[in-house]
This record gives sequence, structure tokens and C-alpha cells, in this order.
Amino acid sequence: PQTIYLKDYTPFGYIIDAVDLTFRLDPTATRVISRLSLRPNPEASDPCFFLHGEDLKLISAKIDGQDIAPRLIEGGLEADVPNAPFVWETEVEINPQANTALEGLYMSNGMYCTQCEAQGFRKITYYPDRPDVMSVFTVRIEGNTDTTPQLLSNGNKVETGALSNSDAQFAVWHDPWPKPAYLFALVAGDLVAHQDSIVTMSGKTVQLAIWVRPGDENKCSFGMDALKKSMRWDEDVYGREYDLDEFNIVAVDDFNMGAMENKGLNIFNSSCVLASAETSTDANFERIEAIIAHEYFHNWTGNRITCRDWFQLCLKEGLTVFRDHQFTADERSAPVARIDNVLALRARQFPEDQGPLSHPVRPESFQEINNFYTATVYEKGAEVIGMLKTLVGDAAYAKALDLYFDRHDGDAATIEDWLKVFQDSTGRDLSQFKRWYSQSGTPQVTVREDYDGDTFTLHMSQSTAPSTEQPNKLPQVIPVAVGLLDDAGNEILPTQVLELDQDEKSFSFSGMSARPTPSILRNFSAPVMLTQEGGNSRRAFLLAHDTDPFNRWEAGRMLARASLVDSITTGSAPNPDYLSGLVAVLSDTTLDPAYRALMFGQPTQSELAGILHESSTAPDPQAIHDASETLRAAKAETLADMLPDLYAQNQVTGPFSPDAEAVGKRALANAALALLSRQDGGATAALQYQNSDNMTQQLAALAALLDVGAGDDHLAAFEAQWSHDRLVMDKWFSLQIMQAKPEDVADTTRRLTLHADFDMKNPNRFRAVMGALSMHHAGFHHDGGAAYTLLTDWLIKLDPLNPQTTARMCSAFQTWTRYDAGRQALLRAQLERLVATPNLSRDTSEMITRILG
Ligand code: B3K
Ligand code: ZN
Repeated sequence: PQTIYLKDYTPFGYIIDAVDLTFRLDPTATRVISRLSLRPNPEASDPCFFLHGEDLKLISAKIDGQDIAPRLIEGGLEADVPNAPFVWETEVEINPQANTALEGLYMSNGMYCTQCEAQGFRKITYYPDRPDVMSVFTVRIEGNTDTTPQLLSNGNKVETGALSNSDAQFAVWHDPWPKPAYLFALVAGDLVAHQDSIVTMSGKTVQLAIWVRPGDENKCSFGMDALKKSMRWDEDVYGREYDLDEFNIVAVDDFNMGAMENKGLNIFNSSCVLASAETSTDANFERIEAIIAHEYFHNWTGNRITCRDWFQLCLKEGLTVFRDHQFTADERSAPVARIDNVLALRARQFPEDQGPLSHPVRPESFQEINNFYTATVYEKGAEVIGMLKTLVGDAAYAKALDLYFDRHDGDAATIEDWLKVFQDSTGRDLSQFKRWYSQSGTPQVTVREDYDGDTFTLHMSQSTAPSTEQPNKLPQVIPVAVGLLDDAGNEILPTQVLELDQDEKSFSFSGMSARPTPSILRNFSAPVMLTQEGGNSRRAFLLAHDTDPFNRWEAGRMLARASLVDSITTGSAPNPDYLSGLVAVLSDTTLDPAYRALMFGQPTQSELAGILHESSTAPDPQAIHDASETLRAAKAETLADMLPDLYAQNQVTGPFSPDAEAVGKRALANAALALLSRQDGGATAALQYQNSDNMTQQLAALAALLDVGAGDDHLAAFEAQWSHDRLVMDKWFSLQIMQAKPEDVADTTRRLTLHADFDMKNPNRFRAVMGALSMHHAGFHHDGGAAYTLLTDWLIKLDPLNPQTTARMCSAFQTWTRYDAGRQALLRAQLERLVATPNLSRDTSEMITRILG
């Protein structure tokens, strides 16, 4: 396969002034007629006329109305074209029903839909399928009136009508905003709408609709509220107004990812938009709100300003994730949102950045771009924006964003453009900051302390492990937010941002009559790994006193981590300071329940494996599992007296609401329930299961019951109750694997793949089962490697059908070199079997090749 490099970028030789598409829909033989008005691009030097195209049957091609015979070549076609404006026309035939890759035009439950980002448009028609080619699209869709009563595309609907002599109808959509092909979308099917409208800041009325399959219309109101809140928030905080007469969202059951920001027609995985109290957990509600916001925010950061090429993906994704994080922090609790983001960063981005798949936030080469929609591009990309904002300050950030929208509206921009906006508006030199985009790896920051009776000094150093492509990492500019506390926990120096921009740098604070306690990296001001002084007694002090909520939580987390690492390596009992610190925090009713619920958590087993590996110990998955269970049991025992109260005091009464307050109480009560069940054998959980009127309560009760081995009947009852609901059944599949004992995980998974409702073609169902298998740390790595073989078998089966979802699941193997020689040999054997599979997709082959290193 071919490797594409950032350094090779050249502009396309032609400008497309207008695109006219006609679709004659048919499940197995859809015709697509494309009419492009082109002229030579004065800024391009290469006049080669190459159009991408894949899996297309060419019916005809014309230039200015004259039939021509283009040269069909690998990945597209070439033709000789005039050196003057001309009209290019092709007609192709495609087969949506045969499209199991879910990229291009495909069918899901009898409904037509599209996914074009990154390079799916080339499976619809011949086109320069690259984000810097932007044009104005007009789309005519013709479809059967019975099977496709709704015909949707981007922009505003301008015409509809019946087709003469047949049972077909048509609709014409016009999108006035020039866009790249990856933002094109079409949906046709039997859909019903949940409708609403909003008046934008300039007084324009926009029609809003969420389109779903009949029967799902009662699951749309939460998503609609989230949409309206997002639209208002973007006006209030970024001054960005919506720019079309209508905004449509469609829910689709078969979708490779969460959702897609197509202009004016967002397409969502139904799991990321459909919500009801009975079927969705609080976590689902929160995720739905965040994804609706994310896709909506792309209208400005992604659509109005798009990317010049796919190497610039973080320009839209990092910024849009940062914006959706800001939105969640504003709508819900800021500290809780920050902790959630850091948990996700550590769970997904740190392992990626510390293993064979490590790549810069802006990669410099790829084979398959779909493999680079990663935690690094998204989550670390958002952290980079957050650091930039911290460094320049809130006011300067706001000013820079105004300039960005002014200067680049309508552009396909680059990271250089983005940084220049900040440089021009703040005068700050960002050449060193740019290393956050170009260097891979997680920086390690170490802090030493000094006190001489008056001056307190923090000696900071940074280093990033070398990588094959970057053997010499240069120092980055790291904003380290620091506050100082006295012995009683009073803040004697409020949070300051120190800029660690060299390998080593010291920061002094004079006039200190006593030695202060520093609280370092407050609010997780940079995506780094921190080593500091003070050990467990420092952690216990900060857990009791830190005025920064993030660092207070972090202190508890680090205590738990140290306790677990000790237990794993020396067999010692759980740390009593951690347990008593926890009692104090959990009893403090002035603290938000959601925050206290997070305090219940402990490092994941996979995180612990990573920590052990960092300290040159091969992690033993069973030992990690046992130590984690022992700590949980110790917590249940230490907290025994307070659990019933914690549970009772945080019951939510009245009608269900997914607002932050109710969510926080349920989270705290359910965290208590999980431990309480170890005391009462599941009696309280069984009651909760019986009385629950919402999925959060029902699922938490079921999990607690399974955890204590008392859930089999409930599992069967759950299946009987919910077998008609695909999204709820995904939870049923996952939960059994998640709650299985390590030695039973592979068998449980195998048994579930034989269930009549296991459908590998549905990405949600495949992920519910195989994702749970790969995320059960001790089960996946259980002795003998049965789970490795099982996952590999299924990846080999899925790859010919759906390369994208297969490749994504391969990241389960990204940490394989952490483990002992025996496990490594088993893992290597499976990776080699996978990569040797005949006709393996480009997606999967690139992933496995990189993972093998
Ligand atoms: N931009 C899409 C992701 C497309 C993934 C293509 N493999 C959704 C999002 O980030 O909002
Ligand atoms: Zn996005």
C-alpha cells in the first residue's frame, strides 16, 4: 500500500464552481449523475485531471456534452480536458445493498444513507475527493414513494414533486455554502420527524428535525433540547450563528462511529441520539448531549472552516472536542467534566502515545486516513487547544478565535494558519508551542522542591521518550498550574501558571515563613505524566485539603494507585491512609454527589499494567485483578457503616430527569450500591432492580447482582424485557462479559457470538461484544491466550465486510509489548496470523503492521 506524506501536498489543478448531482435510488443499482462546472486553478502547477473513484460502474462520461472515454486507473480515472472552463459529466451505477463497509452510500434497515468522511465520496461518484476542493452542491434525489417517503440532503430543500408515470417522487436540495465532498450526505427512507424550531441571534427562524424510524419518535426530545442548547451556547460563547434555514439530524442503526457533521444534515449512530429514561443510562444521556454539541459545533469549526488536507484533521477535531468539553463544563459541573476528560485521556490517549501506534497530533504520513481518527488527534488535540488558551489567557483566546473565523471563513486551512492567528492577535511567538503538534509521546515532568527558610523553589524538568521517527525530542512549552498551601490547608498562593519551556527550569517563591505544600498541575493543565515529592503523606494531605477540585481528586487517585502497585508487587494490604481519606471525603456532604461518586473510583487494571510497565515490571494481569478486587473489598469493609446512608440519602424521587444534580445522586448511590452488595449479597440491588423505572437504576442493579454472583435470573428477565430494543440489548451483551470472571471471559464471549441476535455486520453489536472482551483486562490476557485467538478469529471474519470497524478494534493489541515473554509470544502469533490473512484490507494491514513495529 501507498504511504501519503504531508510534505507532498499540492493543490488540485481545477476549481469546481458548481456540483449538480442526481440520484436515482435503487437498492442494488443506484444511478448517480454528476455534473461539475470546472476551470483551471491558477494557483496549481499540475494540470493532471485525476478523479477518485472506487467500486463504481462507469456508464458514461462527457465533456461539454460530448462523450469521451476516460482512462480508468487504480483508484479513479484520468482524462484529457480543455485548458479553459468546461462541464464534466459522468453517470455511474453503484450497489448500496452490497455495501457492508458502511462507507459511501449504503443501506441500513431499508434506509439509504451515506458516510463520506474521510474518503467515502469516491464510492459514490468520480470526484476530486479531497477536503481542499470546495464547491456549491445541488442534489436531486429520486426515489420510490412508498419505501423512501423522505428524501434528505444538505442545505435547504428547494423543490419536491412526483415523477410522472410512476410511483416515484423527487426532492431537490441546495446548499449555498461551498463544501468539500466529505461533508456531502444523503438519506432516504421511511422516517418520522421530531420537529422544533429556534430563532437565532439575528432573528432568523431555523427549522429543526430529528429523523428516526417509526416507533422511535418518543426518544428524540432530549437530543432536540441538547441541539437547541448547543446552538444557543455557540452564539453566546463564540458568537457563531447557524447559517441555513433548516438543520436535520438522522438516526441510523448501522454506523461505524458516533456521528457525522455533514452540512445541515448530521447523521448519527442511533446509540448517540436516541434517549429515553427507560432505555438510556445517565452516561448515555451525557454522551448524547456531548456528541450532539460536537457535531453542531463542527458547523463552524470543520465546515465553514475546513481542513486543507487530512493531516490537518486536528484543526477541526481538536478544536471541536475542546469546544464540546467547554460546553459540558458550562452545562454540568466543570470539575466533574474535567475529571471525566482526564480519565478518558489516560484510558485511551496515554496508551496510544506510549506504544507502537504513537503519532503526533498532526501526523506526517499515513496509509489509511481512517486509522488516524484517534484519541491523540481528538483528545490530545483538545488538550493542546486548552494549553494554548491557558498560555494566552481567556480574553486573548476569544480575540484570536474571532480573528480565526474572520480570516478563514470559507477556507480549507492548516495548523500554520491557526497558529498564525494567535501569533498575529497576541504577538506571542508560538514556534516552540508548535512542537505539541509535531512531536509524539507523553512528556514526563519531574518536580523537586527546595526551601531555605524564606524561599520555596520548584525545580522542574521534562523529558519525552524518543521514538523511531523522532529520536531526539525537544523541550515543549508546558503550562504547569501551581498553588501553594499552608499546613492547615489554607491557600497561601492562588493558582499561577508556570511555563516550563526548557529541559529544566526553576521557579522560586520568596517570603515564605514556613515550608508550603505545593499543589502541582492543577486542573490537569497539561497532558503530561507528573512525578513529584512527598509520597503518600503528601497525597493524603492534598486529598483532605487541596482547594483545586481536580488535584484533590487526583491525590486520592494517586494514593489508590500507590496502594495497588504496592499490593501487586509486594503483596501488602491496602493503604489505610487512602481508606480513611476516602471516608472523610465521602462523608463531606458539602461536596457535589457527582464529585464524590468519582472519588469511589480506582485506577483501571489496564492503567495499572501501564504503570508497572513504565517501572520495568512485566504486569501480571491476574495479580492486578486480584489486588484491585482486594482493594474494592477493603473499601466495602471500611465504608460498611456509611454505605446504607450514602445509598439512602442519594435516592432521587419524582419524575426522571437527566440533569446534572439527579445524575450525580444516582452515580453516588450506585457507587455505594456496588460495594453494599458485597455486604448484603445483593439484597438491596435486587430491590432496586425490581423498583427501577429507568435504565441507570436497572443496569446498575444488574451489574451489582452479577458482581456478587446473584444475577442469572435477572439477566434472563432483562433479555425477555428488552429483546426488541437493539440499543438496550447491546448493554446486555456487554455487561455479561464485563462482569465475567477472568477465566470465564473467553467462553462467555464465545457463547454470546452464538446468540441469535449477535450480528457482526452491526458495528454497535460487534463492539458491544468484542470491545467488552478486549477491555476486560484480566480476561483478555488470561493464561493460555484463548481470548487473543477468539478476537483474532472475529477480526479476520469482519475485515472483508467492514475494514474500518475491524481496524479500529485492532487497537486492543496496541499494548502487547508490555507483557511477559509468554504472553508476547501468544500475542505475536495472533498478530502474525492476522497480517498474513489473504486480501486483508489496507485499514487492518496498516494497523497490524504498525502494532508489530
Ligand atoms: N468527523 C466525524 C468522524 C469521521 C470518521 C471517519 N472515519 C465525526 C466527528 O468527529 O465529529
Ligand atoms: Zn468531530
